[in-house]
Amino acid sequence: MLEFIQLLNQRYQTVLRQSGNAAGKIVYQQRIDQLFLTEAFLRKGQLINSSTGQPLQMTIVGPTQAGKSSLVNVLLNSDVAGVSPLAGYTVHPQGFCHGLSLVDCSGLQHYFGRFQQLQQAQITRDRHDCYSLTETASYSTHLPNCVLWDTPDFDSIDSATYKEGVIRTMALADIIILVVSKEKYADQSVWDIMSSLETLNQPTVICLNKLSEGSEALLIQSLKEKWQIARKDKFPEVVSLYYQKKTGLPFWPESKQTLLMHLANKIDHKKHFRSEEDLLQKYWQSWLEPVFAEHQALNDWQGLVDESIKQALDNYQRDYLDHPRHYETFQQALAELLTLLEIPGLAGFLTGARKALTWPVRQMWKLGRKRLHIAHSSQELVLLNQIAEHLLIQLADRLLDSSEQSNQRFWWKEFSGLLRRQRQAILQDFSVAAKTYHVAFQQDVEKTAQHLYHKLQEQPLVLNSLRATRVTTDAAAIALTLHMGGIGVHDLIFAPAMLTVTSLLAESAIGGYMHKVEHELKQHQLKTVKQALFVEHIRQKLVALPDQLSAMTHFNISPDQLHAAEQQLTEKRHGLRFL
Ligand SMILES: Nc1nc2c(ncn2[C@@H]2O[C@H](COP(=O)(O)OP(=O)(O)OP(=O)(O)O)[C@@H](O)[C@H]2O)c(=O)[nH]1
Ligand SMILES: [Mg+2]
Repeated sequence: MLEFIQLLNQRYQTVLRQSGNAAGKIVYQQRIDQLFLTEAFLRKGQLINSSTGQPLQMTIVGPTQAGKSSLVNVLLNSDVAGVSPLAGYTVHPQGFCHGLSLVDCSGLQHYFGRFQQLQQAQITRDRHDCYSLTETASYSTHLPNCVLWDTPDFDSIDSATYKEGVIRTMALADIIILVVSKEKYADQSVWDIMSSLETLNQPTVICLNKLSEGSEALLIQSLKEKWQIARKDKFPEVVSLYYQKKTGLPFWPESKQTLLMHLANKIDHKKHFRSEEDLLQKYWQSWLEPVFAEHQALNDWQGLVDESIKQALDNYQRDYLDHPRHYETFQQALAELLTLLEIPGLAGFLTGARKALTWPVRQMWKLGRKRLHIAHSSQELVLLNQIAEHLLIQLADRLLDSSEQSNQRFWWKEFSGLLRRQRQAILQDFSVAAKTYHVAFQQDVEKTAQHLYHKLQEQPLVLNSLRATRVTTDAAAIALTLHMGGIGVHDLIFAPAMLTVTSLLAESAIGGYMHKVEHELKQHQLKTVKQALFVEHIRQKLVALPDQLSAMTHFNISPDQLHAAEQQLTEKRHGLRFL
């Protein structure tokens, strides 16, 4: 699941960089933040699982200049955190080990992933993918043993550049300490952050800083209202911090001396995994919305392809197989049959032809080039190529329609361009495949001729009367001419002698059988054309086209990848550990 969240996050970031839509950009940025938070929270789960004695993590968050770093110093009873009147002063997560050594915190480097752990003195403002961890010598009565985190703000102008560090440190927290000043507590950014943390279910304390005498009760009431708008869980404890002139720091009240210890004792890490689940469930649908939309577009595309192929096959059937003047395959079978009949009187023709055509032509025939010649003159091939071209033109039109109507306009538009660029190559490939099919199908034609011949042998009467007919001799001569490349298939169909022989056969005792064989040949031909040409070439190529869509503008997460991730989600719901 962690890998999937990371993948999704990367895809969002890539697509966001290319996106020109301002409103969409805001939504995508929000999702990226949610994904960072979730990724970090899942890593926190790994940290909890990795060893039993994970140190407690407390994270101080708040808007700029609220006094976060000052509060760190107060709580640690030291001056380790840098304080400044400059907005956006702290720009790195800075952890301070209270009552702990760095060795106790060795799991944190793995938790922070690509963020590098540096010493506090090493961190510089021009690099944000790092955090510091510092052992503190001081002892504080306010704190249990823990890592106390000072974080950057999330509301200053530059905060977007270091927000990831804030998110990672918030997700790490066992306890969140929100610091707000009376000037900043009402800012939307504060409550957006608090709302985003709700599902993480972390015990929270609100510190109301920079208070002036008499304003406390009113501010707390207002805080409570804000909280209740942002979150459904219980309004947390508020610590009012008054300024201490002597130290220049806020003052942690005596009455709250044990508050943090008390909260720390109630931490139950088992609850973490339930919150992970809730977090994933909460955002899953919205995160995957563009992925679902791409899959929908893919489905629609496949539907369009299948529809067009069906239409193309209907056309093939209508304009070829069932067309009285175009259908030539069975005529070829009859021509084959005529060459098998050993017709008297044909010898003269053959001798003449042999002499005239000489050795290379006969050789060609032997080598099966006959089949190629037949393919060259085939009406079927011309028609198949036309049907394929028509199919792609129709699909291009449908794509344009979809790019105007669909809410995945961008997808369809880009896809339309892709199809336009690939069209010639697909047609070229189809044309080669069609020829291969046609040549290979001659075998079936020859087989059909053999079947008919065997049937005729069972009917010596018909066979002999055929052999005795003058017209059969003429027809056989024409058939041989076809085989030798002398005429095209189409000429054969319309040769009067061929037509006469065909009707002779149709009216003979094998007429019924001949129709049956013709019907079977057609069925087999339709099936072969469908599979060998339209499914294995056109469909496969068209359905695979979306893989070539730019990875810069599309999520390109396959339905299988998504399915595997959703499987993990459900498994998890049933209590199986997947991390
Ligand atoms: N008057 C008054 N000033 C305070 C108080 N707490 C902090 N300050 C001052 O407010 C300024 C900001 O304090 P920081 O602790 O650096 O605030 P921060 O939230 O860490 O700010 P960033 O790191 O910029 O996000 C400093 O000049 C502090 O001296 C307070 O309780 N009262
Ligand atoms: Mg600070």
